[in-house]
Amino acid sequence: MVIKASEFYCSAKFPKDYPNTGKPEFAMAGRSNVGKSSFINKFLNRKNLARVSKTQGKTALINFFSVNNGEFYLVDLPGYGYATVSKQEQLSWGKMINTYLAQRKELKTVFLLLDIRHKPTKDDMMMLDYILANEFEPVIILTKADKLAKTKIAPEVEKFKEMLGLEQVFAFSSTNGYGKDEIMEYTEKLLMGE
Ligand SMILES: Nc1nc2c(ncn2[C@@H]2O[C@H](COP(=O)(O)OP(=O)(O)OP(=O)(O)O)[C@@H](O)[C@H]2O)c(=O)[nH]1
Ligand SMILES: [Mg+2]
Repeated sequence: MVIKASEFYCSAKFPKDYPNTGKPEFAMAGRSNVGKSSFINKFLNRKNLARVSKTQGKTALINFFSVNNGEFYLVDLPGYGYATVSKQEQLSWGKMINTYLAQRKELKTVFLLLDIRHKPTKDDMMMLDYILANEFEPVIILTKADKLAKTKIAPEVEKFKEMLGLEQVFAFSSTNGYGKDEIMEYTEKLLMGE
């Protein structure tokens, strides 16, 4: 897959604000700080298209990015799991994500990003349940693989596969690009509908 162009397209909270693209879409879900925005930037060869922040909980809206002038779209979903949000905000987050998963016809696949160094949290398992309940086949991206010794990466991928009972699990690093080619190849297959 060759990325020739990419741009921020729009933000949305409610279905009425979703763009009417009719093109395949891939969404990134995961805890705040897991590396969703960094993943999108690396995937698109951009430095700071999706905003990366040291402060958690910055991406409070659903952000759409157009790739190759509308060939397909990447979507940065708001992160979950940071301690400082109110019950009200949590409910609003859950509703926003669930509505998006349930109603977004363009959505082809949800990438669930997990930190390769940590066991999935309760929130991660809930997100996985949302994905499965909406009948998407999740793709797991294990982020921050640069934090592990190279020899530890493949065994960790196997552990996650077994733990989650899922086949599509990829290690990735936005710092050194580990796993990027493999993930792009797989995304291309999804795009071709294989
Ligand atoms: N070492 C390392 N750091 C990473 C990697 N990916 C992201 N980070 C760092 O982790 C922090 C959070 O990254 P973001 O991409 O903003 O995380 P996010 O999931 O978009 O977070 P929210 O928008 O709050 O939901 C930043 O300081 C990044 O530089 C990675 O692969 N390796
Ligand atoms: Mg982000």
